[in-house]
Amino acid sequence: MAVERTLLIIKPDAVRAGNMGNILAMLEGEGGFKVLALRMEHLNKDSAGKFYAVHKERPFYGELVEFMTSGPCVPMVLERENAILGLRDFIGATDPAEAREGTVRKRYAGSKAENAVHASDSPESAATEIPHFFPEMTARVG
Ligand code: 3AN
Repeated sequence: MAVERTLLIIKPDAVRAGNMGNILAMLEGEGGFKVLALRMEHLNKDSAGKFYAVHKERPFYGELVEFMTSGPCVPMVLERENAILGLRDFIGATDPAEAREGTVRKRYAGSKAENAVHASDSPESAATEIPHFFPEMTARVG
C-alpha cells in the first residue's frame, strides 16, 4: 500500500471541549499517523467558505461556515500508508450515531453538524485541502 498524505481538522467543538490532546494522541497512537504540519487557527468566513465550497448548494452550508468560524480549529497534515481512506475509517461516520465504536467521532462528536473532526475524503480532496491550509506542502509524498 502506498504512503499518502491527508488533511485533518480538529473542529471548534472539539477544541472548545478540551479534546484536542486526546484526538491527537489517538491519531499518533492507535492510528499510527505521523503529523507533518499543524497549526491552530480561527478561520474567517472567507477561508471557511472557500474550504467548504463543494457544499455551497447544500441546505446546511450557512450553518457549517458559521460553526467552523465559531472558534479556533486545528488543521494538520497526516502521513501514513493508505492515509486517506484509513483516516476516514479511523474517524468514523459523519453522524456520530452511526459511527463505529472506538472511532474519533464515536468518542468525541456531539452531532452531525458538530462532529469533532474533518478528514479529506479522496486523493482529489487531499490535493486541494492540504494546500488550502499549508501552501508550502503538497499531497505528494517524497
Ligand atoms: P464528512 O465530513 O464526513 O465528509 P459531509 O461531506 O457529508 O461529511 O459533510 C461535510 C460537513 O458538513 C460535515 N463534517 C458536517 O460538519 C456538516 N454536515 C453534514 N451533514 C450535515 C447536516 N445534515 N446538518 C448540518 N451539518 C452537516
